[in-house]
Amino acid sequence: MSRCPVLALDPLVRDRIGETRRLVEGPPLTRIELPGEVPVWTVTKHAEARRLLTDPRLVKDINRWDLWQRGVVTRQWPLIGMVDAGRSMFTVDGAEHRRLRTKTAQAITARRVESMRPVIESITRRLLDALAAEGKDGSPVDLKAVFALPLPMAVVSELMGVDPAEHPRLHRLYKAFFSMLTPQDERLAVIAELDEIFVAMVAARKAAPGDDLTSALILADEGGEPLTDEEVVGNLKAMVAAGHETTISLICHAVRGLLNAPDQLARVRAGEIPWETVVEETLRWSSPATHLLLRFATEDIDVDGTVIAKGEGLAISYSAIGWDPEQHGENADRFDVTRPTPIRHISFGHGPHICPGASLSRLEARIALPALFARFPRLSLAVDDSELRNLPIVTQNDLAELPVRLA
Ligand code: STR
Repeated sequence: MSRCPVLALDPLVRDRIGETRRLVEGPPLTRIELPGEVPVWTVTKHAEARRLLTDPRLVKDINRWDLWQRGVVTRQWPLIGMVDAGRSMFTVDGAEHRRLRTKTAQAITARRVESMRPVIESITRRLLDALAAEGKDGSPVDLKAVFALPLPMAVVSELMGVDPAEHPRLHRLYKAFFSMLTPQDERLAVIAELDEIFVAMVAARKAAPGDDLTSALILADEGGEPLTDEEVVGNLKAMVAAGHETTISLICHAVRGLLNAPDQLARVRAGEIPWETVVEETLRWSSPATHLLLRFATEDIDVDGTVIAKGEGLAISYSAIGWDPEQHGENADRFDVTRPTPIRHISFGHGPHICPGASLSRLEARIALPALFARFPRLSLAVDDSELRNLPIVTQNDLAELPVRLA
């Protein structure tokens, strides 16, 4: 492990672009140091990532991690909540993974999520009204706080049956969860509070099922092996966390990309380039997941002469993978909706754990973005792009805020 130079990630992500460039220029497998001085491997190239993401020798069970077994990494590690997230489809592999995942994946196929279109459209309209009210008389308004953040939370809540009255509390808890500035004791308390919310919700649905996906998960038979309460809670937590945090990023970065490229925006608005392309190019150029944590090698894995030793951890650096020139050509670091399509990115992952919510997030973005630009044709950034800051957490490519002017 000590053989190659190590890129230490900045815990506060003050230069995400610079770090991504260094990874893109480096070898397909690179040593990085996660905040808290935790060394892991990361894969930074499209082809190698696809191979590793279908390699059954890499698993998500934290007990396979040498640093965890030896007590070097403990619950005091600031990123522990990203890896030790309870038993769910996010943390289990093989046949058990299929058992945990199938019901959820089937509920949100491309065909099924189409039925959510009217709900998403009405949430979008309501939030555009809120945005108009906030940004009247040309004052700057935070597009993230007022539009991009509440929208996916409302949608995933509708799907899972989360009470809208909980939204403010959930936003406050996730803000603390996804920030390195939160002291660890506080983060552990936040994780415990999130657990309480979801445990209580599963108990309530058990007593009185509704027509939401949480109830469906409770009632699912799964070939005679229904999910345990712990597994339903784990899946629910994963769905709510993944279903909103990533889509916020997708919406914000699509807006940012378009506002910084007025000629491209004009062609999209003229109908020459479909919104679908905007969404796919955004996912490639600015993947919502920066570094996805973490898989563990159950035996030594040789990747073209570089060995991930048994017990070592591997991250997937989707930001760098989206900029792989081998896959996407030179200038892959640029947002360009005119590049040859289809854009074959893997920002939703690849293999058995590929994002089950991909269709839902695509639908949300394809509804939200055209509606936003139709309602506010003169939308512009209220600050220089260089002033936009990332959330202080290495795993998420998400802006702290996105100040815009509506007119
Ligand atoms: C957050 C904490 C939690 O309660 C459950 C999960 C499981 C799903 C994870 C989520 C986590 C963090 C954000 C992730 C998401 C799956 C996809 C999402 C990693 C650990 C991405 O950012 C791509």
